[in-house]
Amino acid sequence: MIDKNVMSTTPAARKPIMTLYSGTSDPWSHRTRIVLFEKDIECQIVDVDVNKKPRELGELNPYNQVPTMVDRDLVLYESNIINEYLDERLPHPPLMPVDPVSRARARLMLVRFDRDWYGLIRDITGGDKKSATKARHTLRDGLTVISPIFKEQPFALGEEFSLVDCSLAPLLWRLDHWDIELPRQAKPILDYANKLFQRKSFKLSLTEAEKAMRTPSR
Ligand SMILES: N[C@@H](CCC(=O)N[C@@H](CS)C(=O)NCC(=O)O)C(=O)O
Repeated sequence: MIDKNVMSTTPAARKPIMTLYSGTSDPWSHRTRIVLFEKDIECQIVDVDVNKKPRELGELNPYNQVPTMVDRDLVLYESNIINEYLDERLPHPPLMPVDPVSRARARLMLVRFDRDWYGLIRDITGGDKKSATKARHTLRDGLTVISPIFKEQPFALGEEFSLVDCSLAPLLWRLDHWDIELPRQAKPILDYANKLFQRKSFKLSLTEAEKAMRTPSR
């Protein structure tokens, strides 16, 4: 079933020109929703149940996947591409560094998260027991390895919140839900995660299904 919500981030009388087809619990859509709220972008969010995808999604996106974004006659898919487009289309607040070297490094991190960690999600959520356990351990160990970064700096790229944080947040939010417990030495990344979860944009980005993934006290 499709549920249409209009995010009222700008004057109510204005009709949103952007539409995001968004999975109600998938982490790829989640990172795009964080970007939308971080930038206060007026957008119609179409909640998609991935087991009952609307026909129009397949007409818009050859891979028939969420997230898919429509901005007038432009149709985009692949969350990293959507997110960079949003950052360029509505530059405030900026979510990518300005200089080419730092931008390239940020893109490399985004690709590595996708290949190394987002690529594990199918095994974690739908794989056989052995591959699910292996995938959980890989994610746990990877996050533990990068944890010391957050002793030195508040965000993934340094002082500023960026698209890289938007990409990490959905994974960190799902750790309990996926039965992944980080070891004690990963405290810096858990503190960082809690800081991300306190952001207004993050709170607004959560669907009901995502809210149910963590108990409020955690
Ligand atoms: N690389 C894509 C991944 C998108 C993706 O895997 N979407 C899943 C979310 S559950 C989906 O739509 N699956 C339904 C399907 O493939 O039929 C991105 O970053 O947007």
